[in-house]
Amino acid sequence: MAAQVNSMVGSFVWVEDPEEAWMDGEVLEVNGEEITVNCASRKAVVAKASNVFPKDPEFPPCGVDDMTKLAYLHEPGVLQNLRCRYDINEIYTYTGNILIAVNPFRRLPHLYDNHMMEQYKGATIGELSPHPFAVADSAYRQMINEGISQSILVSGESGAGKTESTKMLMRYLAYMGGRAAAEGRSVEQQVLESNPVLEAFGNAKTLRNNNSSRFGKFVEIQFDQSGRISGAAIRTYLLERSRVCQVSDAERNYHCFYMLCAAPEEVIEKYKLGNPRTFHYLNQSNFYDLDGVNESEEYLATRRAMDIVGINANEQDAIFRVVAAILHLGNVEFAKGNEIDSSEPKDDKSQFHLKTAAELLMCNEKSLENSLCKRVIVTRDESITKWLDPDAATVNRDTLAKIVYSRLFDWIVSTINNSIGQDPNSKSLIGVLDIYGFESFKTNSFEQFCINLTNEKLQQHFNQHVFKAEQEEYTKEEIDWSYIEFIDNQDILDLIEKKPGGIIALLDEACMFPRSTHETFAEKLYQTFKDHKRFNKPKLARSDFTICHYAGDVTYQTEHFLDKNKDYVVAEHQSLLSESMCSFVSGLFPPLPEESAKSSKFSSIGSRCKQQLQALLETLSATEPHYIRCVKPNNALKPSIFENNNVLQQLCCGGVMEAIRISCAGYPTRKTFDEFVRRFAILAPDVLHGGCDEVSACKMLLEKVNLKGYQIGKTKVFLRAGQMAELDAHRSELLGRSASIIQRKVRSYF
Ligand code: AOV
Ligand code: MG
Repeated sequence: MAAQVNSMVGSFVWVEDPEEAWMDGEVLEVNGEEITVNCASRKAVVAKASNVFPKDPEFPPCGVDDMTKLAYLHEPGVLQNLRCRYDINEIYTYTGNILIAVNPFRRLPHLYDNHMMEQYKGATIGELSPHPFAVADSAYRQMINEGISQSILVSGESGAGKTESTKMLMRYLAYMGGRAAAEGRSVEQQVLESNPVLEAFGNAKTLRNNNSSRFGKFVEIQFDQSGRISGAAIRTYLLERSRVCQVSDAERNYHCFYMLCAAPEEVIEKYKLGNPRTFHYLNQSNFYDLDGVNESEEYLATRRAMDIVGINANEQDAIFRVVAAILHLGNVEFAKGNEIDSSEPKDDKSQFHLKTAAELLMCNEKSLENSLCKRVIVTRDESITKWLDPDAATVNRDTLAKIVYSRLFDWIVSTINNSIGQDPNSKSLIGVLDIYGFESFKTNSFEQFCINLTNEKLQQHFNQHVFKAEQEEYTKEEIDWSYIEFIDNQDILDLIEKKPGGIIALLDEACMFPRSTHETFAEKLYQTFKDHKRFNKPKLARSDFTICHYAGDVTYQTEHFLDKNKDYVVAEHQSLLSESMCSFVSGLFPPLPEESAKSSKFSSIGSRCKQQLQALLETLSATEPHYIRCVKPNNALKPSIFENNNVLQQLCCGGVMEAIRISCAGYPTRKTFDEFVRRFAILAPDVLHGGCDEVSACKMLLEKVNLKGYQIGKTKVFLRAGQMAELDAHRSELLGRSASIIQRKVRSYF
């Protein structure tokens, strides 16, 4: 954004500031390219003219509900607007058709009650305050009126409020598409209650969010001809498995473990549980209690939600029995055994936990011990049983815990899906996507790599929709339009996904080659991409690599890439659990088809992630997208703190700044000549009787209402921001008069 400064002494401006991002003040002196500004907080600041922006002297004290209404659209103006709205709990703001949601970190119940939903029903976007209900309503009505499937994509960094926003969208859609008659377990109730169940097993406290979703989720809500919810499908992406047996300080394991430890007495006795502090999988971190959360109540609430989504009492018992077994498994420690490099349960305590885990999983205790301490190696001619040393046995134990938990999670998702049911006749659906935002930590492993790939893909979708589509439309219509540059990220996607030769392909290759190590893998990356402008080898690094993502550089540590990419069940674990006396447990490990059991062909998590994303994007591309960008105003997770630089960084990463520019610079409203004439003929009924063609009719209509600055394309009329509202206002007035019915004053921008 070029500074459009016409700084005169005495005018009010914004100046860049390293800490506050932008400070406002009054111009004291203009000296060629140097401007001296008197800032309220500090005294005089001398800045380059290009870093000084004009400040709107008539800025409304409560801000504007759509950025495109700002008199001066620039970075400091956008920030000022979000900030002053945030201060009065106006946490939602539009940017054209993107909804920006700033996390209030405090309950605002009045914003989301039934009365509010009633208000938004059928209201035009822009008529009421910005809100996720308005987005959901607009999606719902577009689906009904135009028969086009819709999607609402919610994004933002961890703790920004994606999951909370998603739940509101789902509540609104359930409200609109619900059946009035209470018929027990209705589809919409099941859809809503799937949230607490999935959160119990897939959410955990992290440093960034006390209720962080550790999986991605796409909920597809299907509707019948009459706009009633007729089915739903939940797709989940990449549950973080490592958390089951490895918890960093001040974080927690999945919520379900703590709930179970607070279950009613008889459950605790039956599963031989106790204080969470006594379990290795929980006590690696010294954090147990969440503020304001009563785990005993959560346990009961989760079971009630499970009832509703169609998981019966026996299945619930089995689920929690398996969760308990995982806790006991984690307490089995190993010591050196009698044979060289062998291992055995360390002491009586370990033996007790091993026995309990075996009981709970309903498998043979000795078989469980063997599956942890031994490994059968199949060579061309024979199979050899090899002992594992205590360290290897511990790793093996964790591998078992992780695969059991991840199968359990998948079982829950697929059971919910079966119980809700799909509507094969549904023609239109609304998909809601809640997926982890971009991650960049001190150390970044394979999980961050997959998460960031997901974000690159979605960013491209966003780019394509907002930017490419916009520009292509203007070009196609041959209307006057000077191109705005935006960052395309296809080159990053090629770097990661290209087949052959991309990072995932090279990783899969390394995984299939027995002698590879993370070092040989890194070396291969360095060689292959040494000239790639999105790839760097950090100085001094021996096995790290950096990708220049759209949202910034991230350096990945390759140490566990190979292991984490391999998705296979250890043969011993498979045979142990598929022979469990408990049909629930054996059902989690169905027998493998003949060939795949023999060939040790591995399946790659990276490639699966890529395929899942491909499928998701195919689904999305058949829908009309709506975007919600969630913003986290501070890292303390506290109300009333708004950190400018932090917010700005998120707006840039999410492409919001670019979208603002393009939406204002361009023509946010467009209608085909035919649509336009049909809608606005009432403004000048004589044009229709004149027998002229549609284009001339459009022009005449526009002249009649005296609009300026619009464009006539080849097939459509293009209007500047706000012009549609003007036209609609005229129209409503006339309609009101001629039909003598009171019309809502339409202020739609779209
Ligand atoms: P996330 O989904 O974006 O993070 P959440 O939706 O879980 O973030 O929000 C984090 C926390 O912020 C919630 O637990 C609430 O305490 C608070 N919060 C968010 N939105 C609102 C709101 N509209 N009103 C009140 N409080 C809110 V992650 O899943 O970590 O990427 O993996
Ligand atoms: Mg979440």
